[in-house]
Amino acid sequence: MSGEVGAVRRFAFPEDGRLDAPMRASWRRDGFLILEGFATRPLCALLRDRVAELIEDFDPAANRVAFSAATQSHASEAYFLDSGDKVRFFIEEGAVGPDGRLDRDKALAINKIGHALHDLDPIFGPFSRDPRLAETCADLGLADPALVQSMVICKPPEIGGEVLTHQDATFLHTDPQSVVGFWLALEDADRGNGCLFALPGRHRGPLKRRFRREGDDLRMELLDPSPWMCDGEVALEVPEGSLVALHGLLPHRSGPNLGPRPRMAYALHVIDRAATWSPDNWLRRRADDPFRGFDE
Ligand SMILES: O=C(O)CCC(=O)C(=O)O
Repeated sequence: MSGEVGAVRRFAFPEDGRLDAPMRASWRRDGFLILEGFATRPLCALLRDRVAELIEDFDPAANRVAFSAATQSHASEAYFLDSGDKVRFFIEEGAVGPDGRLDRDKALAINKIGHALHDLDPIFGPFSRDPRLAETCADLGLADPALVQSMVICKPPEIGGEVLTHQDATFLHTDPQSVVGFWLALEDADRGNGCLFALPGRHRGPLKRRFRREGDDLRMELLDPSPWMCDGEVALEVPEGSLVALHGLLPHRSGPNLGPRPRMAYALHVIDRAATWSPDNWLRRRADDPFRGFDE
């Protein structure tokens, strides 16, 4: 089944995860692929309940680190740098009052939780290694996939921060480029609550920026200083349970969520171990705890 809503093509997630020729053609053309119905509504509810539990156990007083995708102001924080093999909580900048305390319930103040839920969490771990997703990865051309990063992006009502236009390969670089982002809507996502936006076909352009780690310092290297030309941008409005695959060079962003409805998503990033993981990526793993594939 497939259809058009505006200019955006969408498909039903295939039962076995295998992509048919129109799906593969759409991926090659656009650099993204919308697959509705990957997760059922009860499964999305279970994942949201797990997020609520994680937040319940989180003590914001012990770890007051605001995450700003706009300014990268979190960058020097060891809390962020060391989070590649942990489950850590990043707070919306606007949710911290002048006294350094949260100005609202912590459940409504979290920007994101990352970056190793796929390896450490008893619910998100097995969910991330869904055999159907392994099939989808193979059809997207990943010969030897490894799961490298996961995030719950909370985008809470009234304060959910925007994510500026970026390419995932800026942050998760391999040579050659191989990263694919899988973005699962845990709630309906539309223009009103901060859905994704993308520039179809622009994954065929070059990488514009590299986020490099040198020791404990991070720097953004501009490979191409020209601004993004956002003509042709499309909104990826999707119902809960939809999976959006994003090519690592595809420019995409998400709007702020200033309205009353939440917009939670789970983002999982996969690379091909046939490519070389760039050692100056911010995300590091210990030699005795390497990236793992779907059935490892
Ligand atoms: O969920 C969002 O708001 C943005 C996600 C995103 O851009 C990403 O995972 O690369």
